[in-house]
Amino acid sequence: MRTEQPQVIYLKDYQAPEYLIDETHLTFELFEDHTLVHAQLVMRRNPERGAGLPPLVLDGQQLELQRAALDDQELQAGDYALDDSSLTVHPKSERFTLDTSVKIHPESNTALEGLYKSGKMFCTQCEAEGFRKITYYLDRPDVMSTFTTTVIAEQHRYPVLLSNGNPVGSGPAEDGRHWATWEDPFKKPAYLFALVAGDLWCVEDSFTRQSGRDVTLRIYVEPENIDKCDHAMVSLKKSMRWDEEVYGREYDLDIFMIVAVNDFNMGAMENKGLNIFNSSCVLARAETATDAAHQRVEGVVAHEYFHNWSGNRVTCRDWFQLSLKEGFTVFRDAEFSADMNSRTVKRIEDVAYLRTHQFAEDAGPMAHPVRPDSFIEISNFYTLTVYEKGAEVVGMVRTLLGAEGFRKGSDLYFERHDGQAVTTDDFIKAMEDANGVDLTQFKRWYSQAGTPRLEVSETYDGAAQTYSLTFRQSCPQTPDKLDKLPFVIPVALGLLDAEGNDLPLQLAGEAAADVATQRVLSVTEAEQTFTFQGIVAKPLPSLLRGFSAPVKLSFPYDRDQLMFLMQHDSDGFNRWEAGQQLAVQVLQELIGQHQRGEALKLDPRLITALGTVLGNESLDPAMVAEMLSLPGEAYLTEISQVADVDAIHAAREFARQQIAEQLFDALWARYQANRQVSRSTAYVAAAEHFARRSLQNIALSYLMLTGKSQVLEATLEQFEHADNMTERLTALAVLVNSPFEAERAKALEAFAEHFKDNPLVMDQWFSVQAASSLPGGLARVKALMQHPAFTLKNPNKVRALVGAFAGQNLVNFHAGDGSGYRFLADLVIELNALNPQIASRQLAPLTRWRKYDAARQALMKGELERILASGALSSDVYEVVSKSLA
Ligand code: B3K
Ligand code: ZN
Repeated sequence: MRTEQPQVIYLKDYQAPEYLIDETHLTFELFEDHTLVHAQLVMRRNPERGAGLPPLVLDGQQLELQRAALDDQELQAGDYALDDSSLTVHPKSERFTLDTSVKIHPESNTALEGLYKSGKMFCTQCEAEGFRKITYYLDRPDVMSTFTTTVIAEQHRYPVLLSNGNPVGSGPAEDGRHWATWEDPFKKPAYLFALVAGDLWCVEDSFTRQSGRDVTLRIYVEPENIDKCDHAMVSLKKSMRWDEEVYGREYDLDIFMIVAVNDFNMGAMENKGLNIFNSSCVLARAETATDAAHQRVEGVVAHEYFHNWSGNRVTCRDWFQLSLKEGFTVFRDAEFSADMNSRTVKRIEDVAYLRTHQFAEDAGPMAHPVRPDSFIEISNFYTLTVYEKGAEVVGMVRTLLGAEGFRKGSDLYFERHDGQAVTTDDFIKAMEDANGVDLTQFKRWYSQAGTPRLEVSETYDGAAQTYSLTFRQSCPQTPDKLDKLPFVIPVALGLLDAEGNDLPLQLAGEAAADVATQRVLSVTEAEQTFTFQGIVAKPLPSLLRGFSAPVKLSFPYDRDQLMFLMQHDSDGFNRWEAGQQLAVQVLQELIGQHQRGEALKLDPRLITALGTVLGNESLDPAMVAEMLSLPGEAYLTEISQVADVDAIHAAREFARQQIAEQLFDALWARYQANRQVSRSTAYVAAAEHFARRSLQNIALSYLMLTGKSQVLEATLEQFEHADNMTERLTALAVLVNSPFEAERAKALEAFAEHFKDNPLVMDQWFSVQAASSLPGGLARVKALMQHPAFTLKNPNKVRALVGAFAGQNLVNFHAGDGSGYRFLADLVIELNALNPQIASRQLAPLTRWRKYDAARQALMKGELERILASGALSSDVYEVVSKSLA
């Protein structure tokens, strides 16, 4: 907990380290009531920092120092200084060896950072600054060292002892103990260190590299999960092949291991050669994991594997550069998933997520640039902005340079910086040098926060046969900076003729030869006009195809034009986007009616448009499902000036009800046809099957809104007979949100009874109930917190129940009496003491108080103030609360 004034760390204060660590030799003695860590650091003065031998200040927190020696000379009390966060010693020569022994308490570590216990196993999480809770060290990413790690533990309880690199020896020790030594020859920062000890089983496979050498692949899990590893293993092999083919990157060690743990603060961690994963991102099989879970496993396995190059071989100089590895790696995993499944559907999902959540972050009190300028607690900066917007920025580089130019740039980047700790500027420099371009202005995407707006207007000159588009960009103020300079915004576009065909695009002044029908305009000025020639009739523009830049684009389309684009745009993403814009217009109209107390009246064009989509049997069913999904309540909140939670919910539910009733026959037909295929085919985790089930399941959720008995029967049939979790869980969710109380209760009970021993499935059971918008949500959540399967100590449980309630159940969370806010604040105060990172994450919904009406604002603010006054806050919670009140 914070004892003094929190320190703000600034990028501008960066200085290279005074000392370097060439070799790190660690020995861990694991016991049930403590652990001893012996470290030998082979160090030298950093030549970059000049002559002289300043004091050596090592990071260390919650460590009990037992001994320290410099070049084998035991240090006496007066030879060193200790405080809460550091150990200072005084080197006598340029090269020296420092030995320390410390005692730590992983068995009582509830923050899940450093060395801790998840159930019966020991594991670690060091990124960003957890290694300092293991031993005294220069815990910063620009200090890179080789590591040798010996783990000694009781043989019976911990038969498996793992660390980074290659295994080099093992054997018995005294008192029923045993040891194993691992050697990692690649220099790495301490945040990539990992250790695991437990009673684990593994599945093993191997992968033959392009260069011919074999790598051993192992996934370690607790014995009961050994039947749930195949999907992750297949995903790993696909990732390894893909990175060779698409980026020319081979794996470097002889072995690659993944360990699944139940208690983990985030999804997974890319420790060198020993990835540690939240079990939710490893375990998957038909009966227990949904299609979404299967896709998440594939994506996260790929993401962590890709970090071996984008993050580990080339790492970050300091934590302000986090997006160097995270933005780039998210971009890489998204491309991988797009190649493995449907590219358009993947893009739609990512953009919907970005616009709902990252745009909200970028407009809120925690807004920060992709490369932040300052922070109090780095754990708070593993954000949607650093990850998702960071990935968009890398994607724009590729859009501007083309696929080939981008590959030249990434080759140069990896070759030039292998083994180094670098910056986002270095990344862009490699892209510039490989392509002979200047990206100076482009780099504003890294330094300016906020989502740019791009307003587009058109003029058509029939006589001259020219069509002009004028772009006006602006960027709202954010807490960090007021005035923004223009961005480089790549706008991919096409122009449609009256039949919906793409027109050749010839800009004024260009020769006519070889004119493309889609091109990328680079908007670089605050206001800029592009004129196309040879346009014989006024066209309809299709703008920002594939969402080529993370901006809020507006163009005055009318609803008929949007319906036309929905059917004819050659860009699949923009067909979906046109449908979303149409739905937004219609829903906003309903919201207005609700606010004025008028009867709600749905524009029939939305029904017509969705009916056409539903009847199109040649369209990918996953696209049909995406197009049938109305913009979510959170997105409608994000685009409102003042979000009216109740009106948004009422309007959206009314529209869903109308769709269900008016398109009943078409929905029923498609549900039946797809359920029939599901019934007669074994489960396959592949794109076309995901697609079929997604359409089947969205159809079912609409159908249930009619409350017809034939739908209830179908739902119960699917719930009882489905051979996979995707269909079973959807049926359960449909029942949970239905008016059929008896069936709902029975289904919930049967499900819990059947899956009570599977914590990941129970997470789904909690979530489905926490997200239900039926009245009484808070009482339900409070009751569920008393369920034996729930515990605040497990982050997955907190996310499943509290996260789902505050993040997805907006009408209940924002109840006018403030009960939802009070509940969340109480929880954050409790979690703050247990696990600051999780506490700070769960806070996010309260920080958005400025979005709501005056009464709710006051209630939300009041709760933030109560948290602030509640006593000793972690730096994590303190930073978020104080910034959102500022
Ligand atoms: N690099 C880790 C995130 C660590 C978060 C630390 N608070 C997982 C990932 O992005 O791959
Ligand atoms: Zn990552």
